[in-house]
Amino acid sequence: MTVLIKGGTVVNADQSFRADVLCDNGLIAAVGPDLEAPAGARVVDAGGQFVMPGGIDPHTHMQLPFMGTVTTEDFESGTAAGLAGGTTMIIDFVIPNPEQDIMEAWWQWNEWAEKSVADYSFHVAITWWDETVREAMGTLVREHGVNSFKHFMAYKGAIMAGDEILVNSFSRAVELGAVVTVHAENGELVFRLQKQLFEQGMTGPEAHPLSRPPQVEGEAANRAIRIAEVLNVPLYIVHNSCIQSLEAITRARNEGQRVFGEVLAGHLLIDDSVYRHEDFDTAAAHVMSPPFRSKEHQQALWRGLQSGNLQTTATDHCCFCAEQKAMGKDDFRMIPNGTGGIENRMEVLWHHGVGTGRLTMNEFVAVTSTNAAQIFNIYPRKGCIAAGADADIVVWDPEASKTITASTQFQKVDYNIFEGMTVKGCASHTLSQGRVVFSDGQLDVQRGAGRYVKRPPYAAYYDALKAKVRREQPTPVSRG
Ligand code: URQ
Ligand code: ZN
Ligand code: ZN
Repeated sequence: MTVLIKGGTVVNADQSFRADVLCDNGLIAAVGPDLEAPAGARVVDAGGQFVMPGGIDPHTHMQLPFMGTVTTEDFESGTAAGLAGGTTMIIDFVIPNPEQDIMEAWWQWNEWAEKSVADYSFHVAITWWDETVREAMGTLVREHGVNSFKHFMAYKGAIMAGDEILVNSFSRAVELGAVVTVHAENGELVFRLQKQLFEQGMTGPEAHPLSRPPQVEGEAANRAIRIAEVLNVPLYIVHNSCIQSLEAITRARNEGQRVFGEVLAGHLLIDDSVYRHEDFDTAAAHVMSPPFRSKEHQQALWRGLQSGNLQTTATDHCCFCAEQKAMGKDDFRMIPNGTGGIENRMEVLWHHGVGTGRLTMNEFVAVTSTNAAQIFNIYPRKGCIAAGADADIVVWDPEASKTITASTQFQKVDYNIFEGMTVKGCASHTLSQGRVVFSDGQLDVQRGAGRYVKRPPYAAYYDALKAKVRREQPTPVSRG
């Protein structure tokens, strides 16, 4: 399959320039002006449009079993919905139950993901600890290309990792050259506040944000940062939603600690008034953790992206339909936590980021693709338009506008947190592995075409570098 993307302006994280892009055999074959289309090639007219690296969503949960049910979006429909919005790769999560064999969970998630229509990878959650977990982390890094391990500091009684697990797992990650990531909320405080609110008679979704105030997130973020500092491991904090966690990250980064921050498109644009909606279904549809916050937190999060203290954007795509959310009709603690967004992440960020002048186009590429590729060590295979990179590309029409609505979305869920939002700028064509999989508003995907993407540990480079240095060391002259 050969495709020539003609007449566009290439936008990478570092620069923008007029160039055609030739894709062949799944890779970018050439980038330059006035390229000729080989015989039989498909030509995509990108005149007046931007040619950008396909988005990477580093935080999704397709067909996740959670809180007594399973998300409605599976790996096939979820990766397809991503392609419709310009996202060409996801990093999902293998989440073993406590005491579950890690490798058993690993193979289960890999089996589920085989039907993906776009490339994918996995963070692996460490939800318990013993010697077998330690061993499995080594196997996953050495044999399966895992270089990031997740820790839920919330969800007491389920998948919560306390300090003992954090310290053991973080220490193991250092040995392996892996990054650790955390869901930073103090699960003990959440549990206590949930109980207090429910016993005071507040049973509806309006109690959800009250049970997880920003301080609960700020404490956990700072605790994870300090543990990572002592153990000298790179830390990535997912779905930062508030000033408190952003301040913790900013302080650490200002002191030179290797800490990265992710923000969800939802937390940048949706505020906590949704929980006070009189309609249960509407309020419950927005129940996710950390919760959507007040506008002052949103403004701080945008500043976090602009300042470089937050590096990536994601969606935490974790979809539950109204019937599932109704499991918490009489007790907000039972509402399955999660919202969608993989289809809309890039267009809402373009409209509210680039469209308002908050972000340049190059910064948009950085926070939707390149930074995630670099942090999780798959750059420049992913995250840039350059010869030799995977031909995962989005052709972006800055003049096209659309109104987001669940009624026409590809996402398999009955709600859209961006319902009714009109955006200007969206994907006109998406290429996955050099094949046009989205154009004219239609998907043309193939079940199972997605590939598992291995992500090398950082140790691999250090070891190679050390070996190289050793080789180049002058052999000491023997003194007789
Ligand atoms: O916590 C997460 O990231 C998963 C379980 C999705 N749900 C959520 O509310 N964020
Ligand atoms: Zn989370
Ligand atoms: Zn998540």
